Amino acid sequence: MRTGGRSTITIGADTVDRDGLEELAANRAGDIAGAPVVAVVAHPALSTVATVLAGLRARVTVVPLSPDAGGMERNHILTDSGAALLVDGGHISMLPPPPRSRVVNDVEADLLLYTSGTTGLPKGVPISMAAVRACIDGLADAWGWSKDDVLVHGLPLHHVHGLVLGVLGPLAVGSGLTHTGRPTPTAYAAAGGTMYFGVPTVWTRIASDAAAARALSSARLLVSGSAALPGPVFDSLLAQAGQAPVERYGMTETLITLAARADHPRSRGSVGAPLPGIRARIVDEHGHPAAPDEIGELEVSGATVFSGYLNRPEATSESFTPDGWFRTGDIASAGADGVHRIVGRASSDLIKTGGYRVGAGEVEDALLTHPSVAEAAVVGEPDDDLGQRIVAYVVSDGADEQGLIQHVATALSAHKRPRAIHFLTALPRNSMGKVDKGRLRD
Ligand code: MCA
Ligand code: AMP
Repeated sequence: MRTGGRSTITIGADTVDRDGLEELAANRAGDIAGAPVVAVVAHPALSTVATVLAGLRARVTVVPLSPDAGGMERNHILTDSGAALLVDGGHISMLPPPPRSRVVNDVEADLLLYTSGTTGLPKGVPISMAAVRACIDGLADAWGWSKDDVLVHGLPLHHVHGLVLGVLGPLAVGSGLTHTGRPTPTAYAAAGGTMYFGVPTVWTRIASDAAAARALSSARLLVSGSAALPGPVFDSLLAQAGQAPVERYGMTETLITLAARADHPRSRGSVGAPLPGIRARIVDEHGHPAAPDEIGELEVSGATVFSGYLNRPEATSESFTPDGWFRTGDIASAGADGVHRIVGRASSDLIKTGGYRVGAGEVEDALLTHPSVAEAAVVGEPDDDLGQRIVAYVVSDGADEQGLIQHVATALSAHKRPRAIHFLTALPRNSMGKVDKGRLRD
């Protein structure tokens, strides 16, 4: 693989310098200018980056789509966002106008990213460039990220991690970028960068590949995020690569809010302190501040936090406290030194699999569209590679496991497919008639 030099951008086999990228973006800007919202199929390719940049320059809201999104997910995102054009590589098509106006007019949305909740289809999260800049400035400070760095990663370009941090980050800082197409241990080892981004699954796979782990010993900084890094993986990378990753924590809605610093000692499970311009607090079940080291729900506010979901006033008001803090839904603790640890999620219906956030309800709804499925319950079960794997429990008249997995894949993205389906004659329910997912997992 060719390696991006300082300040060049390499994606797969293609490399451009800054001027070359600006030229690609300028060409694309002519195609999309005037559209309020443009969707782009986020292939790992320079054309995706050029479309995003063109949108930012032309003040067109860009909605990146997962390249493997199934029909139900894709139609929802295109309709909900009000996208007028769909860019797929070199191909641009016009979309039918949405049934009612979905145009993003009262929120600052340079990007619109879709993310799953516990129920229903994914929600649109408008992200402003002001928030992106604040986030990158904070991370550059925490990690000493500079023009001299070459960032390497192979993460998908339709999420905050791969796109906002992993592409807009190097462009803002002026560092080089090598995107490896997929985040495989071999590709990371061959890329020769100074900084590497990965979700825990990527680090787990690198830790089990001795040659890849050794090759990363020449890197300046390894960074893990999007889910909790398992302690044994932290230890294994420390032993093999001579350094453990720094961890940082964030959400689509808030961008990155907490980060361990490159110049501080690293410790397992620590996601560091709030970035500049961010405030974080831990509250108990009554909303009162928790004492140092006590666990509670993490709430954040500040420059990188979004102002609300697109077209979802109820979901928005539920996710903010009356005094304006965003309820993350994550359970955490903070030491007297301000260093945070994430210990879990308040709701077991948000699953993190390979760093992807998947709502149990979204997968259940997809299963229920199958004519032979009467009832469905989806849970995340512990998985050494993925953190959690999606498992479905189904009451069905004649459906088979592979057929149902395939059925979900035609509706949603590939990583939302259940890895296993168990067939039951009835789902366990509590006295209120609600499915008792605890008993399913047991
Ligand atoms: C997957 N496969 C399946 C099933 N699921 N096959 C049958 N049944 C299933 N249910 C297939 C896949 O398509 C793939 O096939 C093969 O099995 C292996 O899949 P998998 O185990 O998922 O591994 P992978 O394809 O190598 O993906 C692992 C990954 C990926 C690369 C770590 O999960 C990934 O890119 N994750 C990143 C997610 C991310 O960026 N999240 C950030 C969200 P084949 O090999 O043929 O393709 S932003 C965020 O969280 C915040 C802001 C933050 O803090 O960052
Ligand atoms: P997403 O919206 O896909 O951005 O997912 C955000 C969620 O990822 C958070 O609410 C956390 O549950 C999880 N997450 C992100 N970073 C970390 C981390 N370093 N440790 C534990 N969980 C994390």
